[in-house]
Amino acid sequence: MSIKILHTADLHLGSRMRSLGQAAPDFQEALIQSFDNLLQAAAELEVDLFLIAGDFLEMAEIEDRELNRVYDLLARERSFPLLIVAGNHDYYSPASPYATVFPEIPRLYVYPAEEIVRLDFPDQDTSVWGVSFSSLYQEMTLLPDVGTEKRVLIYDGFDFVESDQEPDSGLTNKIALVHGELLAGARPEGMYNPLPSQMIKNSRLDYLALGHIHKAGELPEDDRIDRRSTLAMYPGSPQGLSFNESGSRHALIVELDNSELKSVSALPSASRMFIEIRSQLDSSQSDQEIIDQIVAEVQDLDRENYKRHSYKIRLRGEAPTALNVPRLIAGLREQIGHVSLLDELHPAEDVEELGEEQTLRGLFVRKILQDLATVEGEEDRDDLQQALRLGLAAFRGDTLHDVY
Ligand SMILES: [Mn+2]
Repeated sequence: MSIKILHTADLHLGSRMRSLGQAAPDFQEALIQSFDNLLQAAAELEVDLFLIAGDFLEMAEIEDRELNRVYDLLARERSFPLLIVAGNHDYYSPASPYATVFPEIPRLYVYPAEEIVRLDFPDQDTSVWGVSFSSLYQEMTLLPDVGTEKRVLIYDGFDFVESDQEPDSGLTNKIALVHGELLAGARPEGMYNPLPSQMIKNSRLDYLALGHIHKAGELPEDDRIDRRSTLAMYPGSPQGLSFNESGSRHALIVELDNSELKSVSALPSASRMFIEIRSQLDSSQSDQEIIDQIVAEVQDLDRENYKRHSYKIRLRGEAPTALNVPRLIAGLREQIGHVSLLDELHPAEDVEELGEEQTLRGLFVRKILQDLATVEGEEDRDDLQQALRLGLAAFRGDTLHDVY
């Protein structure tokens, strides 16, 4: 018998993302939206089960009203059961909403910490093992040892009810849900639930639904799936939290049939994206030409939703005279929304050569080049680059009005 699951993890709902500055509220909302989108997609795809493999909530930062909103989304009418294990950012404790208010929600189960629980879904011939983090660190492996579980619950179409099933009476399709770090080899050493690949191989599981690593694992080609062994997958975060999680994101749709993996596919999930691009300029371009060029580049990436994303644009090539970067940013914000520019332009002149001159200009260039060699922050580097170009323009006798 077959089952279709949606597997996601690391949503970090409630994260404040302070480093995003003025883009933060839009991206806080995007976290919630991406989860709502996944719930709706799960209904459309008629999945049998929705799995969340930890770090669902950013527990230290989520505000009460936001938590209520998440509760409302979870409590909304849906046909499929939703299973959650807690990770290091939302570990399970008696005071956690996972233990206090979430148990009221129908068709929702949060696995407790400290003991492995098996949930049976007789209609899909599937058992799902899981256990939550009980604290920030979890140095003992939480990989379920199939057949040793003390607690078994059966899903009756609405609720999860205690059962006196034997530990080794698991159903045909075997899935486990945990948050943790996948390790090569056999040694379970790590701070965040170490999961050695050797143990996974011997686990008798068909699918291991993982969370913790925000970069998605590579999807196996349909004809490359080893259907006899355990497939362990990280779906990655469904909505990026910073430029470290750029580009499109996805959840996984996994189909199992009689203990064999039928397919694993990606379900796009990001409500807003972080996008990094390089824009090649030349010194003859006017401000309007630069703006038009960048807007066109961004539209090419996502014609419909390009205004929703956040862009980091690296300006490359030869700098137009007296280019005013802050003014350029303002122009781009009007047209494409959240933008930051990294000024990596080089001046039209050969600065190394100028730096050898025994003139005031040579001294100026040498000083800036020295500072550029030791500067650390990106912003300071941009400022120095621009100072170099403006200084050279001034030495040429250009008028520098409209600059700062
Ligand atoms: Mn984590």
